[in-house]
Amino acid sequence: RPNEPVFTPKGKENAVFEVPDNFLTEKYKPIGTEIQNRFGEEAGVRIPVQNISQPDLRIPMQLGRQENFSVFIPKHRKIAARLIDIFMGVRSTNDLQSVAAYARDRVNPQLFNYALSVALIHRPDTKDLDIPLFSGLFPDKFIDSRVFERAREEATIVPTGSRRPIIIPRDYTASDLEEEHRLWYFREDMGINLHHWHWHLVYPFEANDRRIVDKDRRGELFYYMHQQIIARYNLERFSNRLPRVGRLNNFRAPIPEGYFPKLDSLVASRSWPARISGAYLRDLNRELDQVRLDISDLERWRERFFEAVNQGFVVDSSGNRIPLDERRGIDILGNMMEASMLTPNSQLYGDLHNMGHVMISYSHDPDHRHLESFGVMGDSATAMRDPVFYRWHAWIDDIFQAHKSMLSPYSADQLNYQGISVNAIQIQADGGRPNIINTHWQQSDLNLAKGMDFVPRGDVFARFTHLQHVPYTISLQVNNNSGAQRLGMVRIFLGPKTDERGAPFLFNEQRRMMIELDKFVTALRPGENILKRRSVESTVTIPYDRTFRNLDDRPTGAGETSFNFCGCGWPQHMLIPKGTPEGLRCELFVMISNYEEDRVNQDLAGTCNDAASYCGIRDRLYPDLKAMGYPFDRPGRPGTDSMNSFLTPNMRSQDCSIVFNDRTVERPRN
Ligand code: CUO
Repeated sequence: RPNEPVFTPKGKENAVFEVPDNFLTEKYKPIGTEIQNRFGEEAGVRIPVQNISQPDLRIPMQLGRQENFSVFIPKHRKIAARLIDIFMGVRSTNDLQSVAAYARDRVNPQLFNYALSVALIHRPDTKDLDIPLFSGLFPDKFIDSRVFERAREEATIVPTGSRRPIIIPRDYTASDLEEEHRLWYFREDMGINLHHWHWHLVYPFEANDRRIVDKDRRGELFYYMHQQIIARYNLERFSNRLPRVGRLNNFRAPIPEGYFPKLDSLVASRSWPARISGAYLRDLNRELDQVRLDISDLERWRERFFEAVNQGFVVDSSGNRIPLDERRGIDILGNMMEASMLTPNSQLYGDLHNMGHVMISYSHDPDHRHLESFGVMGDSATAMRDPVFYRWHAWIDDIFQAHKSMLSPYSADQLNYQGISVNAIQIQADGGRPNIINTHWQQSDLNLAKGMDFVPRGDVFARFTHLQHVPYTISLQVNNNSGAQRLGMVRIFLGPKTDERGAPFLFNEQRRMMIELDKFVTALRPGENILKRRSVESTVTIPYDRTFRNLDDRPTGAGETSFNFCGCGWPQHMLIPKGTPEGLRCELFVMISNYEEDRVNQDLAGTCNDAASYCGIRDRLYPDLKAMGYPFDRPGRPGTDSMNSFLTPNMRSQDCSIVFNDRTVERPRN
């Protein structure tokens, strides 16, 4: 659609851009007027696009229009960095509109979307602009490919208004013969995959403009956000009678789990490649992608990481030692792991995490002899669908944990908050019983119209099933015996009570299984305080509506600004693991630390800060001075063998259970 708006001003969603004739590609030039007329018919508003001197797109155009795009592939990264540069470099939003309109029909659509999104998020003059929901633009990355044929049929035959949602089957990627398939609802959840895509959009690891990459504690956040994904995945595994996830620590052993995504790329007009069970990683030599990488390269980088962690320092590119201390160590390691432009020495430590993604995603065609593209592990929007994602990141997390265990444990004095004691905690679902959390299925709809070339056009909805929990309240009874008003940072986690064999946990294992539910500041009066906190207030999650509702469907004027950054956040509907019909035994943990020691002084007015735990706050510092994951980020002090022995008076844990009810609630679209 050569002249459809690249992005539209608010309230002008039904607009068409009138582009200068010289913007059209050679293919469309002879029929320019016809095209303008044809799309112009449906338009409510016509927005003229000003003519500009044409940007140099030679580098961005090195990626073919029908190729798949991956930020993990170095060549693609460089190409994207160039296009981001072009979008960041123009002076006004009018110029940006023109450059984008010009580039849109020339460069690869996924590259275009990625680069423009990064630019929109980071340009001061556009960062409050709404961009359409990514899953609405590229539904093929999220939805069973069979749905699209049916959607086309529905759109061709049924007039808008009478169309019925197309039901996506509840679990369509495998059968019960594959026990990993029990986790389909987590791995293939649209909100979780959107969160992951958004996270990597907000925290790119390469750009020519350093400000895009150099953000407060980004390396540490890379570690923490992915550590939490693994902890959450393990709780889901326990909910499905599966042991904790294994680690991909031997690059020459077969990968037990296969994965057949059943996604078709509309851009590449190809199916996403699958990986059979027992596949091996193999040396890569793919001319087209300019990827040459041996397994021994990965192994060499791995040894250097462990050497750095064990020695307690890394060596930068000038040969200087940089200590991996408790203040900066984890952040440096995170940036090294992601080979971000902040890595101290890319020669020495290489590109371990990204190239692991690449090598896994090409295991079916390592030398391109079958002309196949990468599998789902190659794209941040799809990687979490594949069981191997969790093996890979469980192993990556081991390296970070090896560093954490080099630090001295927190002493009881450091952990305690003098004068503050937590005397009771309770979690209760609305209308439920104390210390029981309830989960169930829910159905929600996604508008496919923006992502498909329908003729005739108009909305078509896909209806899919996802996990949901009954909203709950956590109540705390806190005593302040300090004699004065105090400020506390309340840190709430949830973890499994027993391991996969039903045996009690050692603290050092259980701490890695704790998932963050919430974190907030509260004032504590002298004497007794009763605090209540709702599940929807969680600082880990974004609201349900932000995950699913296509912003263009919203009545104008409703809703929030800064969608782009705010799109990052764990989906509210996945806050609580599934649990079991008989109840998964869990432990709720609360700690109140001294906010005066945690406080970061900054102005948060007007920023998007409701999912800061996993996503940070845009243009601001991470809003907690403590290490991410505190107090569970380090092994316990000597003598801490269980959760109970870890507790100081300002902490408390409470047994609870998650009860899953196999019923489906329908959530009609707005
Ligand atoms: Cu998010 Cu491996 O970093 O996917």
